[in-house]
Amino acid sequence: MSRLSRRQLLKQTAALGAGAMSVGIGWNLLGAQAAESRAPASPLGMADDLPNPAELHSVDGRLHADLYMAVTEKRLPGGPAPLRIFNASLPGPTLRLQPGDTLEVAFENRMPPNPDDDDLTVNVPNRFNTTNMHYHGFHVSPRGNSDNVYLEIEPGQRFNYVVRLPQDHPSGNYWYHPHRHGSVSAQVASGAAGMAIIGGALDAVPEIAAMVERVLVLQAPVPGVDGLLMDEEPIWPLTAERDFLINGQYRPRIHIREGEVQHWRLLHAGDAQFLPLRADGLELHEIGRDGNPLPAARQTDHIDLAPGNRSNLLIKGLEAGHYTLRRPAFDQGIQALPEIILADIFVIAEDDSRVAPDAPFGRDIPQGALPDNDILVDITDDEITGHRQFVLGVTEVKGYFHDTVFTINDEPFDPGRDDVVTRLGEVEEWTLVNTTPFPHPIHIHVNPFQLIEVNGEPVPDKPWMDTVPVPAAGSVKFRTRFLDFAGRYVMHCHILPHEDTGMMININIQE
Ligand SMILES: [Cu+2]
Repeated sequence: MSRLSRRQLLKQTAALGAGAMSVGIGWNLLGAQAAESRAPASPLGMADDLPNPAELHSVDGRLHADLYMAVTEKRLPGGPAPLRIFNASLPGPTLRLQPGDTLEVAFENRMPPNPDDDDLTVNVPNRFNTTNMHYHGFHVSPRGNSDNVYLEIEPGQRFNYVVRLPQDHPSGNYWYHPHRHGSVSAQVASGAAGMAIIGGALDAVPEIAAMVERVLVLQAPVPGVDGLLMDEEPIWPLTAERDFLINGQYRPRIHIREGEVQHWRLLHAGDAQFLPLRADGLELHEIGRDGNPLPAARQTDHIDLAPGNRSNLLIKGLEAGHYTLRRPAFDQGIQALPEIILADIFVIAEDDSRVAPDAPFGRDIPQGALPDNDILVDITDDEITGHRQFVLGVTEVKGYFHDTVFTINDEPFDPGRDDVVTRLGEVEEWTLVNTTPFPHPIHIHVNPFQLIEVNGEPVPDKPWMDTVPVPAAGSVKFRTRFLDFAGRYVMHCHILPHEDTGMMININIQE
């Protein structure tokens, strides 16, 4: 194909009309626009304020994203480290979608070949350079080239994902990360993750639409002992995650004006430690959990995030001053974990001249019911068509990593076994019983669930979630509808070293 002259290009651009001209960078003159891209930027337009990650927005119902995973050197608090990450970016770009959109990911594995002497036993971490993609929390097909976590994309290979969101998809915070059994923990612990936001009714609430919006991706990348992470040893202890980053920055500065309410989209993309977060001196209201709006704004003094969880948080600056976003010291089961300061928060004057004049300024918490959604209607007792119980355990088996295998109903993961077989349209109540002395955040793909009980106690607002911590020596009960999508997918622990060493089952939903 001959190169187009500048004049020809101008002619073609003109032919596309005024609407096309206003779209800006990222426009492909010879075809439909693939995505509208935004560079990282402070939502207040301030120089030393934490930027939101780069974003790719869908256009006319379609988002085409070129994503690759490669080993890229990044500066961590402990020094430079080579990490397995998306698009040389920590975190990866935020994907912004609308219900009904089609997400196309042209994925490429640019990592080097795996070592020849890898132990290929199932449930032993292996082949850290083999990967795939999971669209965490998406209510989409688990088959073919959609949210299929059984794929194995080898170094040098490309794969095209096409993920179709239903028109009634709930509005909220989702994320993408690799999910190949055996290398999940190494890759997510390395920082391979990004936010995905599905817009809709929640964003249209006038009080929320008026707010500055922040995307906060919490990660604690764990490097190898001497360069690239090549075995599971450095990430195996719970205390391996030490330096938590937000959007790739260690202890960033976040600004809020006096009287201002900001909408924070929080994602816990770490792989092991829990984050019971506090921002003492500021007012907190939670409006969404995982990808799902709560029935109404709920005031609280803390937000509990387990690995995999997301939260829509409204945070209000009261008096000017210096505050922190922190995790207090706490016990995660039998393990004592220290306090972490994640960010410095500065409440500044309402008319601070460092803020861009066109920055939004929200002031009000929405009152009354938040928008509901057809697929998040309360599950009633008489809808239930079946009950199941799953017992979470750990056992010693010689020859496995640290002689340890994590189990569900006494079995470690077997890729060839269907642990749950049921049909589209069934509605089930599941009880998860934890026999171990540490909590496990359990995640189920494709369909969210409604949390009913924790340790036998009813949960007041019965939130819809996709990842729930089962307390140490405790239990949870949830209800779920198997809607819209037949196929095979998984339920697993989101402390990812536990998943890689066995704590996962297959769910087969038949037509
Ligand atoms: Cu676990």
